[in-house]
Amino acid sequence: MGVLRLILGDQLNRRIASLSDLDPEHDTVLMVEVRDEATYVRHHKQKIAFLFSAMRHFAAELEADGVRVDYVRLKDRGNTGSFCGELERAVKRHKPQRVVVTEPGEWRVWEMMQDWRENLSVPVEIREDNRFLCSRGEFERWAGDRASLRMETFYRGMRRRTGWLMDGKEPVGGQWNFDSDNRKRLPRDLEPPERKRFAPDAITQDCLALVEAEFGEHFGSLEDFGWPVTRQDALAALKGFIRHGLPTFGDYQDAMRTGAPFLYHALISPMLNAGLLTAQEVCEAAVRAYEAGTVPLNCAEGFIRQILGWREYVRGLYWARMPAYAQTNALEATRDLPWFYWSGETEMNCLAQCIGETQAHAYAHHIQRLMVLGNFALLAGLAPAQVEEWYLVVYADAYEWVELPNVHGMVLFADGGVMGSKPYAASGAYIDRMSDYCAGCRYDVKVKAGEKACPFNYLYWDFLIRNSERLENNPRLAMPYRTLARMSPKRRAEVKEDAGRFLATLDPNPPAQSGAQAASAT
Ligand code: FAD
Ligand code: DLZ
Ligand code: SF4
Repeated sequence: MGVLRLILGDQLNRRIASLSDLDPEHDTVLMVEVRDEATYVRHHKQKIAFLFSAMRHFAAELEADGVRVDYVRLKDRGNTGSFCGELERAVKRHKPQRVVVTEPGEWRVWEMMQDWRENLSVPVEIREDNRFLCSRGEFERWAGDRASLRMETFYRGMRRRTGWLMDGKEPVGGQWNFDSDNRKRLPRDLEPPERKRFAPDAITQDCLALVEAEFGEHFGSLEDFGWPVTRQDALAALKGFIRHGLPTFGDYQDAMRTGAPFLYHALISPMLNAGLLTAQEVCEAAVRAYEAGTVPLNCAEGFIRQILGWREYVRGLYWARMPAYAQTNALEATRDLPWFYWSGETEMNCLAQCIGETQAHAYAHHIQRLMVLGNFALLAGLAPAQVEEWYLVVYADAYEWVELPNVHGMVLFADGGVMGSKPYAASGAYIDRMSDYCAGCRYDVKVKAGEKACPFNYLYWDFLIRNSERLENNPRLAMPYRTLARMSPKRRAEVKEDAGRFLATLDPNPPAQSGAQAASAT
């Protein structure tokens, strides 16, 4: 027989490199549902259901076009539960001339692929992942031996290369960045648009039942599942966003509101990361909307920056710096992840709201991830590996190539400043300015010390004091360190006392009364 083409669950695109020269007469496409991938971390139930359903739909579409697909379901007899085992079995079944795959998104799978190359009885060809706008090699050439790898420099290069929102060599509008227009508070009377959610069809319902039966103890709920699982629906979601969300996306990009998890965000990352949408088509749709005059420049630029800039940049950084990248712990943070990250049971309302939405939707938007959940992890000195595992578990869009740089670098500063020039540390005032969470909190964001004080307030100063040797010479932290230098010894002692008392209450274990149920949830 011809070629065996393995398509992984996050490579669901007809134009993926490994399908480019598909010969339907002789070749077979292999897709496998394997337990190892669902449990190497115990993913949110919605993530597993989303991927299994998207994989099944993709396989059905290929078959409808006359492609031979060997699809191994999770419960099929003989399923070994791993990529390696299933590929080995498939090679025995099909006796192909060779195996073709596209490079994976994660280092651990890349290592598996090296093993296949050495140990399978047939040649294995690994092709470059053509779903990204910047290849691994191209990013490495850009990174070269630069001392700092700033996203902004990378992004400008990508704007020049693609010509998106460019006027010759200059950015349209004369500015690369409209961030200062994009930090507005959400007016109380502004109602964000209804977001299109997609009712589960029969295939998705089967996957939801399968996930509940097989992974029922994993984090999160399946109740509100509404992700698109086909390319057609993903395109409909993108269209809806360009029409209803993008015209206001930039302005309220950083805003948070109780009971409004999606606001003006795109809700496309699970589909982008699984291959149902491509970065190119998403950015081109935004450019077209700007050129047609339906979307203002600050919104189009703000959105394109996220994808052409941040998304490509973190992926390049991941591959350029792995595996060493994951091992650093520049701030020597060692505290265990508190149990409330899993249960949502905390009196800090901002955290409770963001964790609750994460449980319900396998989604939280960028500022919730960065400035609420991440900010707390940074200030409390939580151990990077535990925080990283949490983020990899709980979001439908989480893959290590994108999760790790965002958490290890952007949130925790565990890379010592490779990614960001300073930690994103903030007191409660930031959360109060950008959300309505504080109004419903048992703590008072305006109070700085004592039982009633917002914990972010004293944890912020405690973080700066704790890390002063490492951070006080950082020019971008000059202002807070000047304030700290003026702080009276009495006030410093008060900060240390409040922080110490609060941090001592953080328990990594579930409360005793719900022990049996909770112990199975991690
Ligand atoms: P929008 O806010 O509408 O943005 C549009 C698109 O831009 C996103 O779909 C995404 O593809 C891209 N994007 C925006 N910011 C980033 C970024 N920092 N890195 C990479 N892409 C970006 N994104 C993931 O896809 N997977 C993750 O596992 C992930 N983990 C994160 C962890 C932390 C701590 C932080 C701070 C951010 C993380 N992000 C991750 C980035 C971002 O939060 C999500 O991409 C975004 O919330 C997805 O929702 P959306 O599609 O509505 O995005
Ligand atoms: C995340 C995931 C899950 C839960 N299950 C599967 C699966 O059963 N089969 C599969 O091919 N891929 C799955 N994935 C996605 C893989 O984990 C992903 O391809 C690797 O992490 C490489 O990025
Ligand atoms: Fe969060 Fe502090 Fe506001 Fe409570 S008062 S919601 S803990 S920022």
